[in-house]
Amino acid sequence: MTELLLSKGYTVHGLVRRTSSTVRTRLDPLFYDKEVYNHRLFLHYADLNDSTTIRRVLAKTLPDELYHLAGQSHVGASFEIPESTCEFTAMGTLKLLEIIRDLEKKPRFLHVSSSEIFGSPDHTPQNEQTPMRPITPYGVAKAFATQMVSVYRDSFGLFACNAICYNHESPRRGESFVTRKITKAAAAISMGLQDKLVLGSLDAQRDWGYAPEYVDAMWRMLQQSTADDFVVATGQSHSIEDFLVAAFRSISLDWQDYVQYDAKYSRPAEVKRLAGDASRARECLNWQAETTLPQLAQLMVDADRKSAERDQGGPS
Ligand code: G4F
Repeated sequence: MTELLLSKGYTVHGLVRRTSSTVRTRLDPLFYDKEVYNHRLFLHYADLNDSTTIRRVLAKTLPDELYHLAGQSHVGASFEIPESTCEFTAMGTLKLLEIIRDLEKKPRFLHVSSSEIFGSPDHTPQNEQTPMRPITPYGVAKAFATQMVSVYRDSFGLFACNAICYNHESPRRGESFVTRKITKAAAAISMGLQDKLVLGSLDAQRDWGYAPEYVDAMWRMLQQSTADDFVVATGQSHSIEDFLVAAFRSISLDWQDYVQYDAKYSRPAEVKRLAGDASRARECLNWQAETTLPQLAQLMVDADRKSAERDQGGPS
């Protein structure tokens, strides 16, 4: 998102959490670019449960647009830490809306919602009219946040939108999410650095797209004349097995020789099948997903191989 905004000439103010480590690998290329960091990109310490600081940063920087992608986003972990998941993902969004409501100059607001709000839908594909039926703590938190955005839009006139995003992946995906876990393992296996990959249930089906395309949809939503919600998805549902096949095919190996099951990665409740109907995004935003599942798997495996080679001191 930051890279897209900078490429369009924006000045970007990012909120980062304070930790004892200053390592932020995903921001490194921008952080070490002397023409960018502290010139067009500024970072501020803040946390979603620290309203005073966020209020201060927004009052000082007076943004035109505010993109809210923060929160505890791991569905499996939300069963272990439901309170903090709801504190950040649900209440954190409400706190942001409250702060914006009080600002004299109100920024346009984009909340990145999730297909998890649909939980176990009674039809596929889902669209903006599909009822929310979340079945995970994370899904419930996102449903609360999504509905609050719509309440603040209708009741207080905020230019506030929900991008109802289906799974969006890239080489920057966190390593505990299934796609990245697979591509990182496939890369390591192909280089003789790992000999097995342990996963949970392979039955679920997801609508996997390429993250850089999804941030473009988010940006387009805030350039419209009226605020609205949009499903952002490819429309194609694939099983985890399909992703395994694509990732291992790209290194000419058979996934079945390496994958093992461990119940510890299974969840108390599982969203079985999701696919999004992004027709409205196509009509109103002139947006549609382009990258196919095999292309996505290939580009992630390639990136993980390059990274492993760098770690081994080989070619970059
Ligand atoms: O990669 P996942 O953890 O993604 P999930 O649960 O679909 O959530 C992601 O997409 C949502 C959009 O719909 C976001 F809102 C959310 O924040 C996140 O980005 O798991 C995908 C599937 C699940 O069915 C899971 O049970 O893979 C299954 N799975 C099987 N083995 C595994 C594993 N998931 C993980 N994380 N790790 C495993 O070892």
